[in-house]
Amino acid sequence: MDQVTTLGEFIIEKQQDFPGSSGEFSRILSAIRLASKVVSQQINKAGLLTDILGAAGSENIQGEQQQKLDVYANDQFIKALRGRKVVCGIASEENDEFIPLNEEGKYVVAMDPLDGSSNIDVNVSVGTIFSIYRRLSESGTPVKESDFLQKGTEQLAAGYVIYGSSTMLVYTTGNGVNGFTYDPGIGVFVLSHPNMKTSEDGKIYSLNEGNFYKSSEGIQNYVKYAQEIDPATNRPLTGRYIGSLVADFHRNLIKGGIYIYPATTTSPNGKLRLLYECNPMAFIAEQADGLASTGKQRVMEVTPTELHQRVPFFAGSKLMVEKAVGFVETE
Ligand code: AHM
Ligand code: MG
Repeated sequence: MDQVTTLGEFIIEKQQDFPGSSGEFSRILSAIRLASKVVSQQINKAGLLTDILGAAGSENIQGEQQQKLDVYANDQFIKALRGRKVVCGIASEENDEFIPLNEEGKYVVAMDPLDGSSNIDVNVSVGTIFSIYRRLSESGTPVKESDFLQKGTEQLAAGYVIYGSSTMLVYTTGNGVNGFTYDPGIGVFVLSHPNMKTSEDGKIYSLNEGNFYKSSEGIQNYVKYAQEIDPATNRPLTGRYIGSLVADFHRNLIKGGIYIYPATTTSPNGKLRLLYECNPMAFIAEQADGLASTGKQRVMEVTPTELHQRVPFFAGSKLMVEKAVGFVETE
């Protein structure tokens, strides 16, 4: 076998980036790695398991039906993080309130355990998104909501797992972005995409054009601009929208593009959640030389006021984000 770097080795190698954490931080990443393997295996089998596909019968805080695999993934990530004992609380898309864990833990995690889950029943890519912060309150005391309501600029690490044609884990600790592809034969993530950078400009735009008439004039004008023939290339931009943030973002990161979920008349703050969808993706976009904006400000500079807060989201190649934001910033 050729020389490969596994995610486990990489985490240990990079441990020195976090002086004073004495390996605790690495244990969080190891927990995420473990849970994502378990979830990946379950997702691959989803078509065979009629009892785990489909709705679980409960609704999450946004009133959306939870899919059974959402609940399963949520349980797996909570279980793995609880086992490592260094996390004092988790905020999850699937739980109305934050989940207190070990009071001695120094870190909090915000996560969307299975994003885009309406795609599972039709065998389309889904993902897990995570974000790690140092707690603000004293360790040894119960975790507080304010420990989670930190700006994205305070993230220590963030990443996503894409369960696609292969499973990949992509993460940053603020020193660039690295991607690891899962080899199910040997059960390890292997460094396949070191130091990922997105191109400064791109050709792909990704948004739900069904929302055209529910969007502002600026967004409508942006869509018209994207559809115009560019004299330089003799073609318009290419529209690509999977409806799975992780998959759309990941494709655009690699190929160059922009993902947009704007404010609409029915969702005045957009659909995506700041803490466990937008901030982690924004951290990765910026670390890959891209940008992430709400249309009014840098995503990571928004001061959160609630756990499940939503913000409009524009992320991807720098020039494309600047262009799109130019259409909406004065609205
Ligand atoms: P979810 O967290 O309930 O799965 O919703 C988030 C998903 C994103 O993955 C995706 O980009 C977006 O919702 C699609 O929304 P829409 O169907 O409104 O275009
Ligand atoms: Mg989600």
